[in-house]
Amino acid sequence: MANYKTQQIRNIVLVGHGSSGKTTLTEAMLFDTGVLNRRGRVEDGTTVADWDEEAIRRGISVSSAVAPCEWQGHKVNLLDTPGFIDFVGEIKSAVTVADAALVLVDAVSGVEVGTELGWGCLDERNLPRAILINKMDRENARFQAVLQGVRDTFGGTIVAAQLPIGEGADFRGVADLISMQAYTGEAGTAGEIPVEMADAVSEARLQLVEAAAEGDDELIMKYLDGEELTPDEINRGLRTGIVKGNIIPVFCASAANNIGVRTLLGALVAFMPSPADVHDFTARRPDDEEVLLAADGAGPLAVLVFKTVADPYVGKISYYRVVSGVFHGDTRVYSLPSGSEERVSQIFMPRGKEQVQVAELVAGDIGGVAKLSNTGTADTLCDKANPLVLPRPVYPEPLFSVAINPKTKADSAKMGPTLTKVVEEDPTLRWRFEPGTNETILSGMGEVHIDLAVRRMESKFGVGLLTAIPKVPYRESITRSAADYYRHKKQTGGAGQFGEVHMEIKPLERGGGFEFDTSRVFGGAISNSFFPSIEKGIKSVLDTGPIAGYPVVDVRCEVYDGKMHPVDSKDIAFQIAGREVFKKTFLAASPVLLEPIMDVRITVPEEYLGDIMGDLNTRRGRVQGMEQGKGKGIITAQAPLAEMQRYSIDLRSMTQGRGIYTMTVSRYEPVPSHIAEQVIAQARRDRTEAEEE
Ligand SMILES: Nc1nc2c(ncn2[C@@H]2O[C@H](COP(=O)(O)OP(=O)(O)OP(=O)(O)O)[C@@H](O)[C@H]2O)c(=O)[nH]1
Ligand SMILES: [Mg+2]
Repeated sequence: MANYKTQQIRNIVLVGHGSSGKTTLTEAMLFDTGVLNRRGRVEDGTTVADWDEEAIRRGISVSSAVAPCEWQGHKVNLLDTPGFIDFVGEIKSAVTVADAALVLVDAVSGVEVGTELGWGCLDERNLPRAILINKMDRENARFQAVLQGVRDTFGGTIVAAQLPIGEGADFRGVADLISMQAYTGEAGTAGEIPVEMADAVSEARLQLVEAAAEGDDELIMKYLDGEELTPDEINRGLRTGIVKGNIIPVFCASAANNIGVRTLLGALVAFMPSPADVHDFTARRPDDEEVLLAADGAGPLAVLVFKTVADPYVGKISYYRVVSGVFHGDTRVYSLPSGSEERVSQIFMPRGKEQVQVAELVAGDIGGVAKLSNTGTADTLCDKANPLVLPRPVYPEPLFSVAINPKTKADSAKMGPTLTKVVEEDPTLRWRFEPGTNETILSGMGEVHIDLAVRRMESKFGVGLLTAIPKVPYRESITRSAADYYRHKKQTGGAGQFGEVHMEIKPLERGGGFEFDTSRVFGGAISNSFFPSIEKGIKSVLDTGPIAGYPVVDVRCEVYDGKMHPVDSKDIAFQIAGREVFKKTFLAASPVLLEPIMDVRITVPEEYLGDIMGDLNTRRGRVQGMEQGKGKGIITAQAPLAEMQRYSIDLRSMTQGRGIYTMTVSRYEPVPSHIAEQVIAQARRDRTEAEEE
């Protein structure tokens, strides 16, 4: 591949609902530009972008893929993304390094959940974009209806730049409204627009020209004076409007039949911004000073890692965009925020799983490098003399969690390090140990996302894992004060033990944790030296509370009196007395079980609002607000985690996949008593079982 200047690069992210044809389009473009001499098929697992073994097995993209190609003297970096909602993290990462987007919409189904999801990610970065109505060859393909649908959903100046020639089985090419030429067949052979399309074409062209004129002061004057704009002027006006995000042009194609694809490539090159046109990144220096970085080879080096893939054989591969400066292979760079020096080996252009080695990459280009040791996704590589940190993309919080357990002893040892590796790959995946339930929890965006992570750990790293619904991390606390004493006395056998502790236990505000106080002890009733023993005794039971074995929170223990024995009082005696007086007073202080309450925000098409609210009721949910508009409803509610563990699965099935939600822990609240009884009984059964084993 030739060396391209920043101005000749186009970084285009493909987004759209699952199965809208992004991967198939990528394949067609690679074929048309001569990278491939044969088009692979998603169904056969032979495409460049869906090379991952899980993508092949499932027949859908599960991660983003970079696919560079050359067209008309330009380098087009295609960023294919998954449409399935669980992989939104992959979309976010790819959107971060793109300068423009192509949104694929199915010519039969029109706008779908995934279209809106992708569109939302583009809005977050204000990316310029075009729309492709794909699958024009399908029976019942309907360009105009789908065009109207996108306009209704997204608003703004959405204008057709082409009209399809034929629909369904008859689809054979596109009528270009700028050049007023027809381009038909796989080769995109230029010719006359069929006469029967004349009316439709002139009407659509009028809208396009008007939009183009509005983008440029000089053109609008000319247009309003009634003068014809030349094709060059229309091009100029359109490009300005598109780059600013004011105009969204609409194209049509059949990716599977490779019709309209060459014309589309030409349009992407002509109308979409180069890295130099848009996209200033605001970086920060370690002292927090902001620096605006343009895609300029003469600028300071700033490289943003947007994706990391852990491979058991090759090691780690990092994918990045050179935001500013020129990135050379075989150098040393500085990595932030870790603050470590990295040895950069050979750098390359990724093309699916293939690596095309290059000596350097200019500002705006996208590349890969293997074996960075201290650099993860969203980190910045720069010059040590000129440290810069690029902004990190904001990833959504995980929604779905499972408890994981190693299948065998051997798996057990490898589990932790492997989890750390896969989590490093994917910012929407997290793992932690939950001390309240003694479980290792893996969290992600949905069932499929988690399933994929678990399978990868098995196939790539040989770690077998079993998954289960996590236990709810309940907590224990009290609702009023209580005071009592405990005397520990053991005087049989050898040395005796004696300790007596009087203590009052008091509830603290939520989040108050644990407080221990001995200031009320008067006149040396207990020697100061035993205070730590008492505290230690109490702390020994805080992790496994007296009612059901869950961690104790928000209590204050005030020791106010006690007794000692001149010989038998010792550390262990006061530990035991402290522990026992704690249990006694805790149980007397109207103890309660607390459960996590979640803040939930659910977005669904209006027609599902009633069902969703009804369902929330059955989950002990409290609806707090509802907004409606544009055919959608947003419900804000609070509900206990215990009822929401499978919500990502249930919401999808209730809404045919059209509902989305976010969920975060709000606070802990007492469990209603009839439910608490069941939880406590279950906890006791579990404990007896564990003891019997
Ligand atoms: N008839 C028809 N089928 C198409 C066209 N483009 C893609 N397909 C088929 O639609 C299915 C999905 O295509 P993909 O390219 O995997 O779609 P995608 O957008 O990458 O899907 P995800 O990766 O799951 O988001 C495959 O069976 C393709 O063969 C098209 O233009 N016409
Ligand atoms: Mg795909």
